Amino acid sequence: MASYRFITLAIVAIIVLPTVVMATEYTVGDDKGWNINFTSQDWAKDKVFYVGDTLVFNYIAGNHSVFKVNGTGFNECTVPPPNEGLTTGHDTIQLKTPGIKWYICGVKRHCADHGMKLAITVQAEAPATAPTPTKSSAFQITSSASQLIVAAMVFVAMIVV
Ligand SMILES: *[C@@H]1O[C@H](CO)[C@@H](O)[C@H](O)[C@H]1NC(C)=O
Ligand SMILES: *[C@@H]1O[C@H](CO)[C@@H](O)[C@H](O)[C@H]1NC(C)=O
Ligand SMILES: *[C@@H]1O[C@H](CO)[C@@H](O)[C@H](O)[C@H]1NC(C)=O
Ligand SMILES: [Cu+2]
Repeated sequence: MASYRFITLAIVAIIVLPTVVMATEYTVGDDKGWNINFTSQDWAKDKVFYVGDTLVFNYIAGNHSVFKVNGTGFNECTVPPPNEGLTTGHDTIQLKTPGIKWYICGVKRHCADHGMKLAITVQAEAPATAPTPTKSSAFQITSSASQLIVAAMVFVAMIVV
């Protein structure tokens, strides 16, 4: 009886934990947030984005906005109709599909004059099976961290049951 509980808990932990650990939340511009000094290439260059990850755009509401556009809109800084924009100052976008994603600021000429725009490529694969060396080495850390949590849970379960 006790060993069934233990096995069930271990299986649940193994299935659930990696899913939780793997989704990454990226704050666009890090501490400086989404502002006119933002440079897409600098911020995105060392990051690998996966489906399920989240982008958070932090800024003073009213000073900026976030519009999802296509490649043409990105290059030409074409701001879509206002109702398509995110304007809360803490806008969260979940990356749901792979491919290139483009975002621009729709306030004044921030996009055209200050390059306030972001282009990222979202990968379909989960980090566990991704061939990218940089990400897979990063994943090994989270993987061993999740294994450690599973081990800790198993240990606790063994004491409890
Ligand atoms: C943006 O850059 C200007 C000039 O370099 C600087 O004065 C300002 O503090 C910067 N703003 C932020 C939010 O980093
Ligand atoms: C936000 O916008 C207001 C009004 O235009 C301006 O006074 C303020 O300096 C802006 N804040 C920042 C951090 O850019
Ligand atoms: C890009 O978006 C604009 C505005 O929504 C649209 O008119 C245009 O056809 C799109 N271009 C492509 C290549 O999808
Ligand atoms: Cu702006």
